[in-house]
Amino acid sequence: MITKTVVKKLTLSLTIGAILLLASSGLAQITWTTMFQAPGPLCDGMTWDGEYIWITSETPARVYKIDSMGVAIDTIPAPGSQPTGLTWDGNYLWVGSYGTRRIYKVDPVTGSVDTSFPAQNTVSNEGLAFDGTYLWHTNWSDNIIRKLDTLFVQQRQFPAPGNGSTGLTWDGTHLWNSDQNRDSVYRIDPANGQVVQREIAPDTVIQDLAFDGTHLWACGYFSQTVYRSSPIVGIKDNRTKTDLAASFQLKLYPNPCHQNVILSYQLLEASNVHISLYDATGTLVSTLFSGQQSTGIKSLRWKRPGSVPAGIYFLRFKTKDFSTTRRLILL
Ligand SMILES: [Ca+2]
Repeated sequence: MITKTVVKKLTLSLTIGAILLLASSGLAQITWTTMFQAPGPLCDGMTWDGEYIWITSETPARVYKIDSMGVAIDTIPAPGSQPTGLTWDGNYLWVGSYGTRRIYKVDPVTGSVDTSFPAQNTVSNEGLAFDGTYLWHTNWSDNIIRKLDTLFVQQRQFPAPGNGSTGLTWDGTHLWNSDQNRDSVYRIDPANGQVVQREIAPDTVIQDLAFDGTHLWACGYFSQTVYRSSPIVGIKDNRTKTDLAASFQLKLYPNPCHQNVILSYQLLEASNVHISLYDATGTLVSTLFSGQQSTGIKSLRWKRPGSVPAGIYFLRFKTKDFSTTRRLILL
């Protein structure tokens, strides 16, 4: 506790210059709005489950489920001590612990630990994100961002862009990474670690980030203040429509799924969008969305009606000049 707090306080003196430098460079494209106070002190981990924000507090070591007004509607004990990074994989919370240097997979209702892994090669243990298939993890002690499978086998790593890497979240196509020494938030290409956008952080020490399908969320570790960004705009892309069709990512998670499935995708231009679910015989089961959508990253949650049986289904995604199909398994 003492070590961590002292290190963070030492970094505060370095941040004012960084803020002035960024402010004069005109890089900021997003603005931040103060939303509410986090329910517990020393808020570290943040994530979004498709409906609610989850935030940790260090003392007591707890995880809170919070509605959009900032009201904590549920809470579970955090495993280990001094919870840090937080992410949601569609069924479970993943909670980092600074005290034990472990990452825990936790039942969001009971708080019971399903499994846990040692954080790799790290002294600290900060941001966590989930991209629909893989976990991403980072920490300020070695300033590395790591891609891991859900059995914690490392797939890839690259240096974080700043020098005090803390928060992580996934926006459907890119990682966002906060840096506590430079008071910056970076949007990063997950293929190579390159920065594609740099923003000013809303507070001096941001420990983790969340993304709700439209906005980034961040919490000031010391101030306990929760911030929400203006809407995140998709990265402009000059590739041809054929290239875009080849690289289009429609993510479904979890898949296979029991009840709730979350779709995420990015529209590079405004379009009419139709998303429908068909069974294996080609019969329409449900229309998930039909209407005009603006440019940007979109996220949609589908709740399976009790009348839809287990089996293999096909999700058809169609815009005015593009269509694709994904297989969805209902358990
Ligand atoms: Ca996170």
